[in-house]
Amino acid sequence: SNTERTFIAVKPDGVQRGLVSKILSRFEERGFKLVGLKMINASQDLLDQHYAEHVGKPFFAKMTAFMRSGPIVATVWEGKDVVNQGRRILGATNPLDSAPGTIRGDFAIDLGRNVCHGSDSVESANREINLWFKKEELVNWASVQATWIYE
Ligand code: YYY
Ligand code: MG
Repeated sequence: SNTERTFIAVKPDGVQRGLVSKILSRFEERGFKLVGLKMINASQDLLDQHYAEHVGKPFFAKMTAFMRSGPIVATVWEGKDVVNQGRRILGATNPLDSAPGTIRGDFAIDLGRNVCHGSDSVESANREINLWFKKEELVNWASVQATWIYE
């Protein structure tokens, strides 16, 4: 449906490198609707929950330390197939495998500095949105572009 939502974050490396607007513009220009936006210093507790599937893996401590090394820009986007399309816009997890034209393929080299996060399924998206945002932080608004984006 056109109201599917996904969680997209600019990681601390993306913020430090001044890539926030470039990363978010990929979603904005595609036609997806921004419904949540904030800057946050993530706690270890939040990251333990966010990356619950990775707890105990060899890269977990280093990866979460990196995710705590600076502010993150957390966003929620809405639109048709936005979860799957969001992953395609980000590109493969390892930037060396990410196609040019994707965010990671254009702006990143190393796996642990891949500048952005995107939910990997509708279920993950709902879980992550509820984790990072309070209900009242999500904004329902009607875009005047809707009829020019959707047929
Ligand atoms: O969802 P996605 O971010 O594309 O990849 P995940 O497999 O969920 O891993 C989360 C995050 O962890 C990844 O973006 C980089 C980092 N990471 C790592 O530093 N080293 C690994 N061997 C695997 C993942
Ligand atoms: Mg993942």
